[in-house]
Amino acid sequence: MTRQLFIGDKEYFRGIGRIPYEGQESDNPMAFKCYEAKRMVGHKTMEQHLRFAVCYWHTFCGGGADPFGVDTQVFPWDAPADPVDAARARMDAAFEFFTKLGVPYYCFHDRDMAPEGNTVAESEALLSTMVELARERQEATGMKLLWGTANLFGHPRYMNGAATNPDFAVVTHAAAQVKAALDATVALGGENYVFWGGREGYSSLLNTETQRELDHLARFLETARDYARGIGFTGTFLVEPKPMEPSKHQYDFDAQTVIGFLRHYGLAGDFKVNVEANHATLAGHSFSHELQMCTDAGLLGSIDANRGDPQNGWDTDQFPSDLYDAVHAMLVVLADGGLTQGGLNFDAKVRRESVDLEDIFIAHIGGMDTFARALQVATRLLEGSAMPVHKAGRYRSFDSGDGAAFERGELDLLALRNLAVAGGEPNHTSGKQEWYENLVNQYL
Ligand code: XUL
Ligand code: CO
Repeated sequence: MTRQLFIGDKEYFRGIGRIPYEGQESDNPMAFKCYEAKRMVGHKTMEQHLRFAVCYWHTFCGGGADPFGVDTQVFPWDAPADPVDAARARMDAAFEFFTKLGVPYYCFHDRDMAPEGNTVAESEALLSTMVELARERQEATGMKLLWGTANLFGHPRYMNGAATNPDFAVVTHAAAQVKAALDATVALGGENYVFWGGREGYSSLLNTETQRELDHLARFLETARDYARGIGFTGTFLVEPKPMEPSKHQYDFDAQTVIGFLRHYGLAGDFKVNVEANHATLAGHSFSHELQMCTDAGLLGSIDANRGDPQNGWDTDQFPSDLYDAVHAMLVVLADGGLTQGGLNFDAKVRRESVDLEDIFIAHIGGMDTFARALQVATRLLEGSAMPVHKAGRYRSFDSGDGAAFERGELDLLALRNLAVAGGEPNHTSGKQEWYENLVNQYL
């Protein structure tokens, strides 16, 4: 399909064409140095491996406001005074951006795409008007929806929680929003649907019944799943862990917490995890740790690719440019067989001071090049280096004999004790961490 670069006769990113691949030697900031969509890495193209998505919220809705100052970025698509006209303009700009950048996917919240109305029915109508337009734009450009979601944290009604609100009336409004967002996701062929519970947590145990709130959260997810399956959604539901911010303590603290929750309530499988790098660091983990916990559980769904700042403790949502970190992430993803239905969604925003429209291109180009390089490096490490053999070799003693019998559950505690007596003091075996670290650097 031939892709149009912009919609109608209005071009928002003037002077910028389709971003080309120019290779490592290029000095052009508006060109890819590594990401070449159709380049093969192993059995798949870079595009198929990485499944990049642009997020609607930061890129087209976030103007740089922070708790101390107003927006610094002036977006031409915000010019129309009427909110529906502005939503249409934003959508045109978004699809122009996606097409020029050359990503296959995007992600959105209901309220990014359409303004909220005064009633549930009005909000539903506004969203479905915009979804119809998005469907046309997808057809015209070949863009696909990685996931949709509902914003259950922005409106004041959700200040005490959405699905976990102590007031049932609020829970019903959250349900209405999720129903509409699921309808939208299905209409747009979304491959996944995300739940991020920014307000699903608590500030004080003095006023909170946590067990009841967790039960409500599980019941809510169950009703959403049943509704979505009923309207033909075959994709994966994703829960996105985050320890805090905006809530003091969020129930979906980290990957292992979410995995435990999903298993406890019988939701694992339909629901998987959407791992965000900056949320991992807020939880005191590395990005790759969170990914590893999910792949171990068979529950890695998708990835929000960004990074935090080591000098502070909040969600800076910077674009991923740390190659080392990305290599560690891709080692886990590739060892798991790669991203299948998930993708790499840039849940990231340019800095408040980056006020040129081209900065959002430059930021995405950098993120895509970072992961393209990481894909190549991790592939070479896994396929061409001694790393996998050495790692597996550390567990050799479980591959046969008594170690294998232990893994099969055939040895009781007394039998283990007797083996310790017979074997004597074990050898000291080096973990060789520095050897592994040097190897990664050698392949960078
Ligand atoms: C918030 C965050 C969200 C989710 C979708 O920190 O990451 O943007 O990804 O609601
Ligand atoms: Co996110």
